[in-house]
Amino acid sequence: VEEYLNDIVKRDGCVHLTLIDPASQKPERAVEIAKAAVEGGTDAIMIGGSTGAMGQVLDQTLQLMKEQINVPTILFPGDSAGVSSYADAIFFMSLLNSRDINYIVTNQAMGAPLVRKFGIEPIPMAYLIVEPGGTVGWVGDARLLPRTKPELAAAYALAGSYFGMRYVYLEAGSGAEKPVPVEMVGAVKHAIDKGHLIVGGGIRDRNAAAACAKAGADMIVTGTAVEDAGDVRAKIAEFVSAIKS
Ligand code: 1GP
Repeated sequence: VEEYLNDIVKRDGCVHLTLIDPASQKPERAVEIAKAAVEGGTDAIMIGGSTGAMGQVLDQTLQLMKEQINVPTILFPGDSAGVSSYADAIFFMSLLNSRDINYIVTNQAMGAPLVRKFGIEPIPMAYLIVEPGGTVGWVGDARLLPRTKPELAAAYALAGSYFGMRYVYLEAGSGAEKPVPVEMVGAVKHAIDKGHLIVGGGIRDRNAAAACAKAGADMIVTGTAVEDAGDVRAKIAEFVSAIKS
């Protein structure tokens, strides 16, 4: 999956990822959204959330997706309960700017044997939460990166890449009023050089998506805008045409 994503970055300049929270709707509806997203041109489906994205609803959603869509599914877990045997890959992430050791390494240790047992592909990732941070910032007890301090985000990202994490995720929080500032996106991309940068949280329209991609994001995540869209396919197509060269 990592190779698949990296190849798309090389080919198109930017990847589009659709985030679906399995706790927000029935599995059947989640699969309808995923299908429309694939028709609109999304490259992969991320599955996860900070609260309730676990157990039966997570498994059933992924099981149905596996049968009905032909792009990879990637877990985006809130904790060790967010691991499911039905996914293709997992963003194996550490919330580097958390104050809570559970979100830095303990959940990861509890989940790691399951990742191995289920044969899910782990993609090592530094997860960084920026103001305002939303639910995930609160749940993850993040010391939120100030929007006006791109150099702090860059320092954390560099530390992540020195730890061997090949992906960095800059997160403003789902439903954030504004996405991560472009200055910060640029500073982080500059710091991690060959690493891949994912940006998400508060990206609602083509201009915001295009600005993030132009500033250096290799991958753009949209969740809320897709959940809220009447026409999912058209909304995704809007993002995809804005970020791909
Ligand atoms: C949340 O960054 C993602 O983890 C997506 O955010 O719901 O605001 O698109 P949105």
